[in-house]
Amino acid sequence: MEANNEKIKQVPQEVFQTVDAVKLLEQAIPFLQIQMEYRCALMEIETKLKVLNQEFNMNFNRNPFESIKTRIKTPMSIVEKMKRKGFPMTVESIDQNLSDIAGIRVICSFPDDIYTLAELLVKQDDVRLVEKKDYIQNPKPNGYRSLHLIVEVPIFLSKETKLKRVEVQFRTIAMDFWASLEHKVKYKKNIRNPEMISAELKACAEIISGMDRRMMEIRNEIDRLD
Ligand code: 0O2
Repeated sequence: MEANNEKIKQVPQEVFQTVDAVKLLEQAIPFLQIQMEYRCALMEIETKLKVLNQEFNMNFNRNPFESIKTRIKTPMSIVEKMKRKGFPMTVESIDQNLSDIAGIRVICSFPDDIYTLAELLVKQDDVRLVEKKDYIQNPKPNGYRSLHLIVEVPIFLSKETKLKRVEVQFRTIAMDFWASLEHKVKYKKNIRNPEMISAELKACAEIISGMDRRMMEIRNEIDRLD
């Protein structure tokens, strides 16, 4: 907060001499504060997952996840969701009502690693599972598959400890490949044959799911040889 105040002092004084600018800045500082808090929560969860990866690597000579991507929801996307859900447009309301300001995507090679990692994460003393949506056991009608968790973790700031929520999406490399293409299609206008594309995507999701299972069986077979 103090660093933000310092930055604001560097802005020429005339910029502040409008009611709009004052109003905007009054809201901007708490918004920057919650963004910072969610970035800290992301770091906490990312580190926990990386620690588990290191331990797995040491004990079993393999990594349960291939990569991790983190993101903070953009202001535009926050505003769109708050409007869509009919929540009041204040910083407190954003903090209270949105569970996906901090998002982390964990890309695993095999489906069983998803459940192992998720279980190891939520059983940690300082992690609380708020919500679980298992779109692998229960895929969405369009074929979307992933395991979604909302978890709450403490962040230790200089003057207080705060609990923040993070959305963790676990999926395989193949599920991620599918979701990226499907996401592109969703936002493309003027698609000539939307029904055909949806049907194709759904069929690919089934193939991918079967392939994930077979790859896991091959890995199990290889592991049995050790
Ligand atoms: P972004 O840009 O990824 O953040 P809710 O959060 O409860 O209001 P919903 O849809 O019930 O909304 O939440 P859910 O099902 O947990 O999905 C949230 C996120 O999962 C989405 O975030 C996507 O990232 C991903 N997702 C869910 N369904 C699909 C799907 O059919 N296709 C793809 N490609 N991704 C999906 P956002 O907010 O949409 O976007």
